[in-house]
Amino acid sequence: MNGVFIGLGSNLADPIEQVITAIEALQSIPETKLVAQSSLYASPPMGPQDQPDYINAVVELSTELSAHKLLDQLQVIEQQQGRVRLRHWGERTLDLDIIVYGEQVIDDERLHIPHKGLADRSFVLYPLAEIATNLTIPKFGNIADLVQNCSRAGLNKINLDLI
Ligand code: ROI
Repeated sequence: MNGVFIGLGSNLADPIEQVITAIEALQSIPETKLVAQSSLYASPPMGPQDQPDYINAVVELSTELSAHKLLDQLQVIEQQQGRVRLRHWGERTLDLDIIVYGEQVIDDERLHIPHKGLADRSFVLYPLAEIATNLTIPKFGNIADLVQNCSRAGLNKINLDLI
């Protein structure tokens, strides 16, 4: 099963480290392989502005797990990394979201796939475009058009060599 994309985000407790550690942890999920990973990006918060900037990235997985089983695994990793979420749309230690799961469209109490807020989120679209240039996303269309219609303002690729 190909074309599973996970968005990573953190703005607490050393966010760069959180994201790097999470990408490592994703590689230990059963029946799952890491196919590609984007650069890390710094982005201003969407939501309340009195919170730190985020670090974001997107990875592609290939997995035999269903979307719901994969979500279970992502939630384990969030918990392992001491996930705290202080308020709605507020700061968090680690967010792992299934952005796209192949051609599937899922809307239930646990999952909305493709991720509902996709089209407005530069911190998802630009890293996604970096690793999936020709992706077509169910309900949304192709990644190139999405990126064209979403401002990149404030989004900065991180050069890990400088850190
Ligand atoms: N803002 C940015 N920049 N990056 C995120 O990952 C992120 N995640 C969220 C909210 C609170 C919507 N804002 C964000 O969940």
